[in-house]
Amino acid sequence: MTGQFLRSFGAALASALAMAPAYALAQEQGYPQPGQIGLQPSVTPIMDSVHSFHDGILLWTASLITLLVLVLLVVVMVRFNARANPNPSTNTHNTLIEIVWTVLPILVLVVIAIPSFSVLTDQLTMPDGERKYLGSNIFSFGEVEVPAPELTVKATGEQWYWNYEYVDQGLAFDSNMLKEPEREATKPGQPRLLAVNNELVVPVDTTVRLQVAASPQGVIHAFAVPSFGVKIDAVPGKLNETWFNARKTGIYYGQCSELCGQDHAFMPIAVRVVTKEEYAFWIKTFGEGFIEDANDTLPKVE
Ligand SMILES: [Cu+2]
Repeated sequence: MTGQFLRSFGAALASALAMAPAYALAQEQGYPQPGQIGLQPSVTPIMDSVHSFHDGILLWTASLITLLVLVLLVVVMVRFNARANPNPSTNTHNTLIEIVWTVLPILVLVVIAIPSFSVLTDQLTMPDGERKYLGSNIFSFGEVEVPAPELTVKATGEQWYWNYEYVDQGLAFDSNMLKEPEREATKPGQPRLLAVNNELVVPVDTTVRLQVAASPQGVIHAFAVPSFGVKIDAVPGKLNETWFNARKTGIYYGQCSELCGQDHAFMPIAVRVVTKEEYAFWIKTFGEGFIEDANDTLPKVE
């Protein structure tokens, strides 16, 4: 019995180790990978702080609580089973224990809440051009340097696709998910259900002010890109703001994260981070004509 358990445990461990290359590969991608463990790789300061908050405090807290519960269960099973403890206690209350199991979880929540507020504040604090450290952190989480925004884009949730507007340039376009035959014909290397016809194009190493709303006659959506640590509601009649500064070129995907109706699952977000030169030429070409011509100026991604 034990031998069999050890053998299957060993097999599970071996297959988990075999997944390690898949995880290494996942580090390079802007979308979830088979066998991936943990959060998607970060390419922004905000996602860095989410990573360190998750890995540095949440994971430890959850693991320690799980271990404590396991130990308590084992103690109960060994010491208080019918054979070891034939005459059970008839106590129904114990004031001290009740205070402890009320106060301890509260303390745990406070320990989690304080650093999480600074991570949250950084996400929602608009860059004002002063380089500074934000957040009243007791711990080191959420200390993000916020440079001034160099570009403003507005994402509007429609039913069911996204519209992107380059506010300063007065340019806008729709971004629709590619249906299967079309994706295979035009962008076969891009992920199914995430690839779109027109990606939101932004320059690398640039602070982008992101405004998010939903169409006035529409419903609530949410704009989320895991690699950026961005997740913000898109509400009709309300302008929400957040920001990101991506340090690495590539295509980063996300999905609408508010249940918004029949095609909620089919309005993906694709952000293409390009070099500053590529972006300058792209936005110039877009301003002179069509989004398709502008996209043709970018290196081909299949
Ligand atoms: Cu939606």
